[in-house]
Amino acid sequence: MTQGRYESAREIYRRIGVDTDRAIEAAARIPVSLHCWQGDDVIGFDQRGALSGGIQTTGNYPGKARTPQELMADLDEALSLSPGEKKLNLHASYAIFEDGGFADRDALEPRHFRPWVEFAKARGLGLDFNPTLFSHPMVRENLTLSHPDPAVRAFWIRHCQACLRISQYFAEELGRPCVMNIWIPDGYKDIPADRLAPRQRFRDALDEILQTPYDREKVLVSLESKVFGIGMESYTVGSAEFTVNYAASRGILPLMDNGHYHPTEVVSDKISAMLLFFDKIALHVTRGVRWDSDHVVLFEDEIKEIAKEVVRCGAGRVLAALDFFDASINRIAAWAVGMRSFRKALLYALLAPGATLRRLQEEGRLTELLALQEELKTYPFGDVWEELCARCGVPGREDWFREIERYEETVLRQRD
Ligand code: RNT
Ligand code: ZN
Repeated sequence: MTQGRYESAREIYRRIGVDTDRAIEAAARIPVSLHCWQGDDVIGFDQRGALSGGIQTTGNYPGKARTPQELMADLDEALSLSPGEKKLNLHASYAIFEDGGFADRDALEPRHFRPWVEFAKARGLGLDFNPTLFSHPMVRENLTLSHPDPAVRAFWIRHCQACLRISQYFAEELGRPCVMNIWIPDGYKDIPADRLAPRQRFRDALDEILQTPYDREKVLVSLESKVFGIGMESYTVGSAEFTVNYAASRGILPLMDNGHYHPTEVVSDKISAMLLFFDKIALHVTRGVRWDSDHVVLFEDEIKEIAKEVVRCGAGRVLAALDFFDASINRIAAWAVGMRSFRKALLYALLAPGATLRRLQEEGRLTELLALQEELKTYPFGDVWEELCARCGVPGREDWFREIERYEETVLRQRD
């Protein structure tokens, strides 16, 4: 039955010049980095306090991972339901302190992440990394690398330098580059008297961090911008202009999170412009509902449009990671929905007759372009998606949810 539907879909797409087998292969090959922090509401293993830094999870769904073992088991479950090439994205706060040996953020070493390297190796995953400049007592008045006190800045500079060494360790152990993304929460709730000085301090702190010797082939440092945060509504130090100019002038990557812009601004439109001036860019794929709410990524218009730009402008130059955290639903299902939805969007983009559409635009046949783009929406995309899942050995349709139910019953419910 499934076979018949796929054969029929293949023929329908073939008539408009699209090779579904190639599309499936290409869609499955694009690496998507899965963020570890959906599994425990962005808490990590190095502190007991609440999440801070202008980001917020809401909800109290049972079964949150409390230990590295639980988080790894949950990640395995999410990975098994998500087709295609994957990386794992870690935050520094997920350091694992074996034998009780604690290290503060500025003293982290590669050995604190050895279990993660073993986890990644055993599953053939690459690792990405993030210094954690939030949920820590050295975040003072919501400031880190831009704080007026040099001792506060120095602590976070040491933290980011330690993270560079850990990132390089990941790259060397796994034989794949590690994207290390820097995001700081720094900003002000109300109108600042001085917008310049914090940005100067941030620039200088970043320069100091990047002076640490590291291999630029192995560690791809990116810098994430943000327009506002909770409690940082009036000003952020790491604004879009700061970030893009910093990245361009220092030869690092800009990272765009599609929750970090004004609500009518879209990242899909920014990708091509950025790729004309950067060899590579990084993305956080998320879903903001009215604000930077970090809802689970769905197969919706802006996500499709982002995936289209990734595919058309050259996969390999856009390094995509997911970034959301929903504590109100089954956290593993949240991961699976997000991964499956973004993979669907990549496949959907690859199933469009790109060359034909581009030609229509170039020849000014814009009515036909509009009409064809609209017709493509009701092509038998779902049958090709099912085939992709089958070829990747991952359950199709809503069948994957049965596995979520079993896991919730047998594992998650036992945790509380
Ligand atoms: C916050 C940024 C940042 C974080 C993660 C946990 O607004 O999006 O990327 O979500 O680092
Ligand atoms: Zn982000």
